[in-house]
Amino acid sequence: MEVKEATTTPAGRTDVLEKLRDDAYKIRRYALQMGEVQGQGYIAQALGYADVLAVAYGHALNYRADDPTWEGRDRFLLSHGHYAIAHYAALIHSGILPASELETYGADDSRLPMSGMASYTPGMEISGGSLGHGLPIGVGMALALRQKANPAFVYVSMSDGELNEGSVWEGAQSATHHRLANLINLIDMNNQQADGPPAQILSGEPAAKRWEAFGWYTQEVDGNDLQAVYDAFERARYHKATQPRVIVLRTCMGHGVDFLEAREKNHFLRVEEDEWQKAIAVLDANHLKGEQG
Ligand SMILES: Cc1ncc(C[n+]2csc(CCOP(=O)(O)OP(=O)(O)O)c2C)c(N)n1
Ligand SMILES: [Mg+2]
Repeated sequence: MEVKEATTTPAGRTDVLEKLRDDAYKIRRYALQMGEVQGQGYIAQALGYADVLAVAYGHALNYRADDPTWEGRDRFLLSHGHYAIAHYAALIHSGILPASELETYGADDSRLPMSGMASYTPGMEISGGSLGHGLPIGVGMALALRQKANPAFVYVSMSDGELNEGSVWEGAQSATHHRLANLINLIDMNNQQADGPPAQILSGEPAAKRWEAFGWYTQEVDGNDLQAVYDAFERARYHKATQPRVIVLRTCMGHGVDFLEAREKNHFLRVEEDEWQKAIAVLDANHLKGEQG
């Protein structure tokens, strides 16, 4: 596999949004490069969620790339462990993981296994795989941080399929009961579960109304609109009331690579060998044109 450098940011674009657009592009690109190593994977999710990860790692989170266990860091809990490829891409882009390890994705003894594992990977706070546990763990972490007077935030990242899990709703009511203002839950509403759209499996709608009813400060935004995502992250962090915060993010699977976006069975994508470089070329071209991706 050829690992070429990403296209540089078009000259003269210095504002925050342009920087985040560049972050999102590079996260998508690293994810595609890892996908090529295995020939398959949760690529449509990574492309769809890259804008959210760009705002998280490119703007919102406090962390030290050279000290991933720094006590003052904001915790980012990847509850949907199968999104690890997306998270690794963000960790590589933010300097927490070296880009040279990208080639090891999914291999035996790699620090980048297919599902997120806290014991393997710097920057991976929890082990995923069994869905529905990130929020309850995040509640415990947020309580502990508050107890220790540590001002760090806990960001939980979860998928719409996880809304099917009872443990999520136990966590949701515990968070309001304990008034956890240092807890921000991010939900990737990509309208997909393993076997199809939630409306045909077990719907989590109307999502925003449900979270609001549970007492959360709730926002719902287009998760591929960087400005909207940025604003929502800011409001979530600086909201004054002592209540937990949730952002319902409507994303489009495969975003930034139109021919992957159009695939129907996109929970686990199998991509032809020659299509990976084609996908990277589409992404590069869109980026140079100044479009999303
Ligand atoms: C507790 C649990 N139940 C079932 C699974 C099997 N599983 C793996 S991914 C997945 C889909 C969950 O929905 P979502 O994360 O929204 O899917 P995506 O958006 O990635 O297509 C399921 C059911 C699991 N990992 N854990
Ligand atoms: Mg989903």
